[in-house]
Amino acid sequence: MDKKFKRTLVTSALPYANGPVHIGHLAGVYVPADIYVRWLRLKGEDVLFIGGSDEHGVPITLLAKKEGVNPQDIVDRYHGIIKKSFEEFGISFDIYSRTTSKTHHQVASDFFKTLYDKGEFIEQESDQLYDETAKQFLADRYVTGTCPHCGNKGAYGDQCEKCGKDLSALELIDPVSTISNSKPVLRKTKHWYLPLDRHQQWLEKWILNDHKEWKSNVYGQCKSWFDMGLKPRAVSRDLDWGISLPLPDTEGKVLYVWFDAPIGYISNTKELLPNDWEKWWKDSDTRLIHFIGKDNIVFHCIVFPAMLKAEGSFILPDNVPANEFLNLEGNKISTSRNWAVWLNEYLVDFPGKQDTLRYVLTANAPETKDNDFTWKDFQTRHNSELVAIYGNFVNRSVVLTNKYYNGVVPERGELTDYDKQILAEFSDTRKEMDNYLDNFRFRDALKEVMNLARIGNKYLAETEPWKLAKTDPERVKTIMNISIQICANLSIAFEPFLPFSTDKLRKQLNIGKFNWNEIGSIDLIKAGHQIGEAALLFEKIEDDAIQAQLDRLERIKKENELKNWKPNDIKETIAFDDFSKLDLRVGTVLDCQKVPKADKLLQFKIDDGMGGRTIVSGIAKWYKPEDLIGKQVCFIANLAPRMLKGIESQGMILSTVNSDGSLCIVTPQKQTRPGCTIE
Ligand code: B3M
Ligand code: ZN
Repeated sequence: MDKKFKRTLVTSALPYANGPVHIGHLAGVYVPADIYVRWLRLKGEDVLFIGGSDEHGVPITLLAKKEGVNPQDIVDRYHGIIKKSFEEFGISFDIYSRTTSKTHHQVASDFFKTLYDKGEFIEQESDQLYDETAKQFLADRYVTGTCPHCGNKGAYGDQCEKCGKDLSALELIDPVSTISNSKPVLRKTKHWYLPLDRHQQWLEKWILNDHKEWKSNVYGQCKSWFDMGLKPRAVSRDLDWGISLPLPDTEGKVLYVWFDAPIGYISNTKELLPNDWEKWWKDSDTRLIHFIGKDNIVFHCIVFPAMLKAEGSFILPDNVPANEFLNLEGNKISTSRNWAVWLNEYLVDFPGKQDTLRYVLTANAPETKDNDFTWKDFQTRHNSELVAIYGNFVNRSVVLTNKYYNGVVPERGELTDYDKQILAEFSDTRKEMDNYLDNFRFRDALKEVMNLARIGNKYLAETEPWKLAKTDPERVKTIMNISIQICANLSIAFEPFLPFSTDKLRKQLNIGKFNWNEIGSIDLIKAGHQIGEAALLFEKIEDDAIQAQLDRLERIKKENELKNWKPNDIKETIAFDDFSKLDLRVGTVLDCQKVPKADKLLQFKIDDGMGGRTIVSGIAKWYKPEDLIGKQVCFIANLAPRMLKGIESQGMILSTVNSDGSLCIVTPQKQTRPGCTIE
């Protein structure tokens, strides 16, 4: 850590308490934050890790309405589930509180009042959308409509999820209330705005000049906000769920959720340390780091710093290492489409395998670009890295030490050149890891640790102590001593990443926690030390467990298709005459074959009662040609012939297009003479 800092305050985004947390949350925010904090603690630094649930905002009130319960019921339920998931995955918060807490309401309300008294807001009356049926102003997710930027019909009043642009409800074309489905009207209301434009100059210098070291995705996003020019942002809403405005005559108005949520970091620190919280937020020798996902960048790099600066007594973040998004099997993770791996469900399917998920999500973390989680990759990384390298090395070391020396670590003799070469290979590991971790490059840091395990594994494989046990017992002692020392090194180096298995490892070695700076030493465990029993650190994940996950996703995909399916719009009205121009007939399939070099096409020979005709149809994906022979079909008999792959198609076979896009041939309900018309 930089000399000028004495302590580090780490925050991680407060998840909305409107659903459980999933692997995207873990990969993007909580695992990296936890690795970082555990690393600092191991180095003996003064660090605080603050978390909590974000319990205000429209998504929560909408869900409550849908379920017919109070918003408080919703947040109580999900705060509990989320908190438990974090505990189960070893996210080592010093406090995990919530924004409905009394402390938070007080702190956020005071914060607003301070800014208000200092004249930091603009007060403005303006037209807002109002739902006359529900008797309520509409903002954010209470309105949907067409995005003015990309034409997406389902854009929300705060954001278009298709093109990612920030919107205000008033910008939506053809807005509709999500409460009553009615068309909103305009009505005047008063709100308070944080004039970000007034802050642009210092913010721009602070980020673009003074923080060139920020991750390029974060820096780039900030720059584009500055290029567009910052605008005043409303910090109040007309809503009955949230923190009431601490001003007279403002009934029915609350703080905007994005105003109160980041203040939650402060409130939770205060709740944890009622008498000592200020040094963590106000001393310039505290370093503040926010871990977030990319959709929260503007709030943490621009809006919250502007609030802190306007208040006047707080420090600003030193870094905001935001991650990009994690996709699941090629598709965007989505709560509403249930396209996610939920942490609470994962642990039911993979009990005790928290570290595997932590490992895979770190190895695959979306640090610089969006990344994909696949179950196949999950299995491969577990089986061929955790089991085959790390687990295998530790197991052999512990088993052999028990077998040869009853678990008493032997004295080491003179090192051979090979021993020295192996030890040299990991002497720089700590420096490399420190450098990576300092720069929030968790994937690279993890690679270094895994490399350490790889070196150990290679050492045992190449020295083959089991072959020397009889012929050169002195040499075996040295080999086993070194192997046990490498295991002890792994118990430190893996600790920030895989806390559960390092616990197990320490038990097997019968040791406590070392300091991070001891990595690299080969004198961590004294000769004569008694180690414990061997136990597998990781057990293989079989194919059927992975297949079950893939089947679940396939099922969800199908359910979503059905849920989202809507019939096509009806085409323009036509006159009866237009219809009677169509000559529709029934025919019987005499022959049917695949068209060579065209995987979609089948070639039919149809008995049309008039000597027969050939029709080519694009339904090969859904039918086996031999199954269609003898069946009856309906076809357009007077369609101008067309050449398809060199074959003249004399008509078109009618089929239905199902909700999943599959085709199904239409047949008369009773056997009919070929050539009959359809009217
Ligand atoms: N709850 C948004 C989110 O979960 C929000 C983060 C607040 S951090 C102060 O993406
Ligand atoms: Zn859009």
